[in-house]
Amino acid sequence: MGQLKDHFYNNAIKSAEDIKALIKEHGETVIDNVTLSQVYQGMRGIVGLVTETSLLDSNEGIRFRGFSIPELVEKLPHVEGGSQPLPEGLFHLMLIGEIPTEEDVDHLSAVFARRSHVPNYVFDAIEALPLHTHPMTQFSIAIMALQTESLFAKAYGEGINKKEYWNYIYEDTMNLIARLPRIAAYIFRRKYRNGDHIQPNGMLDWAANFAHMLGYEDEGFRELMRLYLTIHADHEGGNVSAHTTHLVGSALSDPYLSFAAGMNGLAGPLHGLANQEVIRWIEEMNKELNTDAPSKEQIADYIQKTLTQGKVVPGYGHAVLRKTDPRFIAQMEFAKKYCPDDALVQTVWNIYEVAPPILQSTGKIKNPWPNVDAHSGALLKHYGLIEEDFYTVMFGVSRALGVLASLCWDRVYGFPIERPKSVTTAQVKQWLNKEISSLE
Ligand code: CMX
Repeated sequence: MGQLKDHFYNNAIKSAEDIKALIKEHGETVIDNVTLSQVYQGMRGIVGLVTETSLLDSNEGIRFRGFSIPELVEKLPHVEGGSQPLPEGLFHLMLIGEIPTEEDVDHLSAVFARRSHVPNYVFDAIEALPLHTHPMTQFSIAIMALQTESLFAKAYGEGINKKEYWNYIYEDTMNLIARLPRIAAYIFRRKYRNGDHIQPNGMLDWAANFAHMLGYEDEGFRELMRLYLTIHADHEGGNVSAHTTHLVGSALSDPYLSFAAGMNGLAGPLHGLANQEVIRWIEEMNKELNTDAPSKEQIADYIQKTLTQGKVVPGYGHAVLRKTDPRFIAQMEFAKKYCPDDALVQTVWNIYEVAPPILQSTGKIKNPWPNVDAHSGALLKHYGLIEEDFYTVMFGVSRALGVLASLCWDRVYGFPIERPKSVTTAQVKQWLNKEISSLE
């Protein structure tokens, strides 16, 4: 067994033993009350699942295994001369629960490079789609085409002991993460660069190799990719992409099936597609006003107009967060260093000044502050990656790190198939009228 795999299993199985004891002693302890409005309104705030890789605090933002984003930027290994964290380091942290050494990260980069071969029939599946197919649809279809490679599905079909599930899930996880940048880059080059594909460079780290295959050799863009692929990786377990991957995985669907399902959720405009929507919204505003640098007054008017039209202001609001997303701040810090004078970046910062009080004044938007998607597109545009409908694919490449690390933990823990209870409104009314004594 490889060192990383060994290390992961030893840590996870120890935790699984702890959980057994915890459930034995406290399994009947009531942890939460559920209100009727929570049942009708997206189950907001109901504690209903365990995800070890990260935890979201509504005021402080995300912590990965206890570390905030500024702490990660400082503590995770960087490339020599660089300042941004390597996403391999975050994956190691989420999978093992410990900050990796530079050696650990070099090892992981090499493992991903070694496992990155994508069979030709996956590219053929992409080629069979019309060019105008949304990149997220292409991405999901490509992951599904790659499912033939699932070692878990094969082993399950041959009949394995359930104690061995994690072993194959781990192998699928490593193979899938290794292959995603190649698939994403293929979709990009096919759709936007006349199919002029670029072969991977196995000497580069995971993010730099992705940048290279997209066609960007600039060190600033590589650093952006390292940051981007780190901060989008995980946001605890209840968000649509993480929860979907976990849910589908609970049916023992293999990591390819589970992750593709998660990506279909990420493709929604209220979730990951918001990064595309932010740029479209700004560009529509600029077009309407015939400027590249709208004033704060013009931005305020455009936000009001968006709200009056019954649309959302993309990049603002969150189901859990109640403050500015630290992932937004991390990107703002990056922009201050690399591109403070960029007109689009300036507009993003002006929106940040103008939008919160307007959104707050509606009295109904619970979080008037920007989320991760409010900033990311402006940075990509700065480096010439102007095709905004590709942005969610990049988010998806990163999200694999968190949700697949979690899937490995799910299988060591032996979590059962997920199956919450639903009710009908007729039943709710009967219960409220005391015609039935419970909703269970
Ligand atoms: N613009 C306009 N209206 C907004 C809004 C925004 N940015 N954010 C919330 N609202 C509205 C909601 O649509 C809801 O309206 P109704 O009562 O008419 O249905 C009301 O305010 C209350 O919503 P909420 O409780 O504050 O927010 P939710 O938890 O329901 O939704 C989210 C959270 C992110 C879907 C929402 O804020 C939104 O639509 N934001 C814009 C899209 C976006 O940026 N999504 C990316 C989120 C991060 C990610 O997953 O990547």
